[in-house]
Amino acid sequence: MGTARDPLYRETVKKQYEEWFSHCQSHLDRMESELPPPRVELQEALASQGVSRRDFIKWTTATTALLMLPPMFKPLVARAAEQFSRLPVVWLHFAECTGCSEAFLRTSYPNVDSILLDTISLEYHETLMAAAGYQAEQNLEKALADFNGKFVCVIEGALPRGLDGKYLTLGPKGKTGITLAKEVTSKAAAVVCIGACACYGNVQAAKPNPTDAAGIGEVLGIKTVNIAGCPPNPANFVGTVLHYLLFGGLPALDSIGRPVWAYGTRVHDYCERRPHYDAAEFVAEWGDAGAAKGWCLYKMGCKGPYTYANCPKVRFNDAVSWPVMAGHGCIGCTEPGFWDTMAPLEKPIDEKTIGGGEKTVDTIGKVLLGATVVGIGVHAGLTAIRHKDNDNADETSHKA
Ligand code: FSX
Ligand code: SF4
Ligand code: F3S
Repeated sequence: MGTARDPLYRETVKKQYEEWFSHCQSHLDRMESELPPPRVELQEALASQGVSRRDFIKWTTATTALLMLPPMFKPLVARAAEQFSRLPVVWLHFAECTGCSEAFLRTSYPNVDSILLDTISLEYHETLMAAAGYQAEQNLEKALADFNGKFVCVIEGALPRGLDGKYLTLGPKGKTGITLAKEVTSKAAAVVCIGACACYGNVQAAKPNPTDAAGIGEVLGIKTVNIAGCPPNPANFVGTVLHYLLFGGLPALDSIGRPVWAYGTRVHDYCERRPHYDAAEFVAEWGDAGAAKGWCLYKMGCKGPYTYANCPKVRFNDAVSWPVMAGHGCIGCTEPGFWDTMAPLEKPIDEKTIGGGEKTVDTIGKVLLGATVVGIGVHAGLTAIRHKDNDNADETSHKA
């Protein structure tokens, strides 16, 4: 593989981006002619919520970078955002706490992501729509007929398989979740699971899993895009939909269905406490001097080294904070089975139980303590510089 300094490699990459650019342009053209006009004019919606044009441009820059696209794609990302409300969405709820919808809809003050979510064309949403009973069922049937093969099916919640699926029935005809999920997903252009429950079963599937619940992909045997997390970050859903609008296809996924652009690195890789980990500076007890100094939470059970997610980069609640920043270790909520393997342990994992991962912290500590003080200082210092660079890059993150 070439490097950025190799002119031939640079030329090949440039050509590839140009091809993608024209592919995205024609896809957006096609979509504009095939789908109903935008339900909401985005610029009007932004203005009415006090989001300026400048904020929107900043958001476009940040989102383009977040999607791992070069700056030439900024105008296309903006255009895809304008089309957000054209995409028909059918949003189903199964076994879950509805925290995902709450996380998406309850923002303390409007930002571009939350306004985009407000404009989304919800043909059917079990907890938000006014209709109930037979009327709700008719709405769903109409949406499936009108947008057959064109809508995105978004699912929150796991599917219980026990009692032939009867632990979860919905609607006036008492359909099981499994029947409804099969009916809707078979007509969808893409299936996006929101939250750890829909992705992998989550708390419903935690031991002893009395209803035999599991994630949508496993129960239906279909490919799903998994926006993991309990709840997941709204920015990861918005980015995935934008990618779909831009390219007309799904983003690259990891082996468990998570978009690589959002879940390709570990929480530990971008954590602001990482220099303390590298310097073997750990909180040993809640409220101790290390906690006051913001030291690493590994010994208090932080599972950031085993968890793939962009939480430190994107953060939550309008980029204000994220779990480790708020003082609690990561509980691994984007990983399958985390309630059984990671969340309850307020101590480091026994690495033999999950295999691989980091060396144990004691080994790392021993290595560092065996080095000279200067060695530790340089190592921690270099890590700090690297993180400062990341911080700077993150200034353009989802703050617009
Ligand atoms: Fe699960 Fe979501 Fe956690 Fe709750 O819909 S991912 S329990 S935040 O609500 O599904
Ligand atoms: Fe951050 Fe946790 Fe890694 Fe420590 S162990 S650096 S707190 S992610
Ligand atoms: Fe979940 Fe860990 Fe992020 S608990 S929200 S993956 S920091």
